[in-house]
Amino acid sequence: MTTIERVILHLDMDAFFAAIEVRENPSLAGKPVIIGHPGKRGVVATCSYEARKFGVHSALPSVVAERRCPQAIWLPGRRKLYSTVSRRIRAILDRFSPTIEPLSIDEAFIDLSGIARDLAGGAEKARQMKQTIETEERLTASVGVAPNKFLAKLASDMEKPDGLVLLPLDALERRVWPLKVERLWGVGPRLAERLHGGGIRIVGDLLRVPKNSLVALVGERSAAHLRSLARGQDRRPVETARKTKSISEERTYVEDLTDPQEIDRALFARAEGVARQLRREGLEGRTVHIKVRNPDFKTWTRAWTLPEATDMSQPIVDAARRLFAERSRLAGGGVRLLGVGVSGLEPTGSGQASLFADPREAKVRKAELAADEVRGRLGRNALTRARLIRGPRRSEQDGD
Ligand code: TTP
Ligand code: MG
Repeated sequence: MTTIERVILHLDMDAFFAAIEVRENPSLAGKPVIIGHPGKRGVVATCSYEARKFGVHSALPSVVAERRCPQAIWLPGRRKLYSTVSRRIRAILDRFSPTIEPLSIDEAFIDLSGIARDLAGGAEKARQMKQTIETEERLTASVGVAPNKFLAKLASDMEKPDGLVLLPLDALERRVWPLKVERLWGVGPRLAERLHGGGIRIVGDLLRVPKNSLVALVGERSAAHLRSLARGQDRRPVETARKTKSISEERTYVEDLTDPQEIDRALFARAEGVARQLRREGLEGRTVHIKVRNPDFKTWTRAWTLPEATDMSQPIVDAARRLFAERSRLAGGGVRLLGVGVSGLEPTGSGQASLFADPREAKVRKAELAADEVRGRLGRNALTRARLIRGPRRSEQDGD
């Protein structure tokens, strides 16, 4: 039996936010451009390739970036603009295949199996895709073409920016085996450390060491997973509707929040935002999380599982408050970053519990849904509960 080789593309835009800013203001072309806020508390969101030459990269503390590249031009970033561009690029991809799995604001898998006859045909489509994006959006993308997602994603990164890399199985030894094990899907810092302990640093090492010693090092399941990746095998399908695992919202505060009332308002606002997003996506969740970073940079998280899944603000707010109160009694201090999230998601109404058992709850639900609708029509800030407007508000900035 012959299995038909799949043709999978992974497309990732180059220096996405920075490239959009350069496009919008051509006088920035060729210059080191950093998206982020300079100063003690900032981090780099991304930067142009000119800035990367100086050792600047995503997630680098701004103070370090300023030292490495003093002449850089800093821009605060315009998320709405970037999302709009992201949607337009998605629309271009839609012309090439019905099977697209977006991974983030600037990357997606595209399944061309049955559309392109082989990998070379896939590469031709990739070239057209890049050309269309360049013509219509004046932006460059890097694309990897391979028989599966794992290899396609590695390939898109190999010749950035403006890259197009075809990575068939017979190129594994030359192009994949020399890569660090950290590049493998599922290898985080802890697993990497264990592998290093066993003398395994590059992908090729996974097949070089005897199977038994790999099993002894990382266990049967990880060993099998890692070895099949090293052989370039990955059967995951391109999933058009990826299951969302959790929904969360967080903010970093320019000035620490110290007033308990203010902290409470922030908790409330984040919880409401999360509930709204759940409703927008037709999901409800059972486990409420909070994430808090104190002024000393210590970050802690707490979770609480509700008796039943919800997409309403109140139970999420209550849980978030309780979680915060429990820990803050022990820790005290102000708040630099505050996040609320919900996981354990399922489509609305799929739970066992009857949603509208309590008539009061049905009423609250109706009110929240009506509010969503007004917001949808008038914009996000059209409706805000009274408690959010009370008191002076500190400036907030988007968390990453
Ligand atoms: P990336 O694709 O990781 O980065 P990039 O597109 O800027 O650069 P590259 O050419 O290496 O792909 O992320 C896409 C965008 O997401 C990026 O432009 C900015 C944003 N982003 C953040 O806001 N914070 C982060 O920590 C990262 C990694 C990205
Ligand atoms: Mg990118």
